[in-house]
Amino acid sequence: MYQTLPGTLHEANEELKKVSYKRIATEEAFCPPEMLNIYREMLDKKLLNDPGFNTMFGFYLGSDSLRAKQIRDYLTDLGELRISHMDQRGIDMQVIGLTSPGVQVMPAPQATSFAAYANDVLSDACRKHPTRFAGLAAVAPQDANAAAKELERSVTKLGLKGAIIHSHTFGEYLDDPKFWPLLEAAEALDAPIYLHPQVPPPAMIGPFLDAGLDGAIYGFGVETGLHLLRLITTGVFDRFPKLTFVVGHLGEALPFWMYRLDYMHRAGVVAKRYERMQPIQGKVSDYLRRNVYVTTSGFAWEPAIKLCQEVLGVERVLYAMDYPYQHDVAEVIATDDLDISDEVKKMLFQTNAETVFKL
Ligand code: 1DF
Ligand code: MN
Repeated sequence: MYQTLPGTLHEANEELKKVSYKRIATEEAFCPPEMLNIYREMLDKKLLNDPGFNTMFGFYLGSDSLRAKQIRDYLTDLGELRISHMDQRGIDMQVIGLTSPGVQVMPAPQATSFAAYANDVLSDACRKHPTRFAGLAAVAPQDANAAAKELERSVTKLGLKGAIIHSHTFGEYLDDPKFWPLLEAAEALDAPIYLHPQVPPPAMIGPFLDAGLDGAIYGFGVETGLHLLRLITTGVFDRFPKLTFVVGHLGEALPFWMYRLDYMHRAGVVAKRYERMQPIQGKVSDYLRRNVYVTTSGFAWEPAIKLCQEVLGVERVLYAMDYPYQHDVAEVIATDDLDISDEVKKMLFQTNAETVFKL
């Protein structure tokens, strides 16, 4: 079992086909070396009482396993190494964001200033490689007014294409009115927010952690799917109807849940069964189809991709790889080989991303 680790032993690209579309990968991560140093200090000084962060970065920063070393090397490169991996895997363009959990584990002033630094670094790389890289802005929800300003600077001055937010911020979710200035700015700028996973917060992580399921295997998806669903059912999209979210891992399972979400939301509201469940203007599924795009990050799997295309619409599903956490050329080939029309394949790999991120 497990003779090859994802992304380690697939160097050959002979099997990659020449295709008539650009492959644009839309959930790709980077990390300035300085942020690894900040994380290292947080771990060494035990600054964060966050078992999820401490477990994940205890591994990525403390382990000398091949995976941890590769992640450190690949995350910190925004030049030739990354581009050579893209070439080997047939990726024409990456839409790059600061890795999870980004600045959202830092005290507000440090988070705000580091986000600006990361955005300068990323936008420089995008200017240097304009046909290969596009970028998403890091923002610090800890100070929502500053985050709104940084998003505006990033989009209007730096040429970044939207924001990336790594789900909760110290256990708080974006439906909290204190974060609304950031949502308002995103809507006004017509800038999509990529809602990317991070580990569940301390109040949620217990039963994940003791089974080893807190990370990308499941905890990530459950926590981020919950976040998106909260935004819908608390009426965030009634308040900001033009707001666009992009969600990876095929919508963190919500498209599969769509029927039941609609049914139980309606049942709960009609029966006034749950005090905090309020009526919203549409059905849950209306917002998933109107305000949300999903990407295939980590999901080179035909049945699930097709389900999303069917229930959301083919214009709402975008390709992503999840470099450097997952970057196996066999998955690119599997996605090329999906049993869908050439027209829809081009939407999946190229034109939907061009539309959403204005590439
Ligand atoms: C992992 C995966 C870690 C993803 C990540 O951030 C991450 C992982 C620290 O496999 O441990 O963003 N991911 O997006 O799949
Ligand atoms: Mn990711």
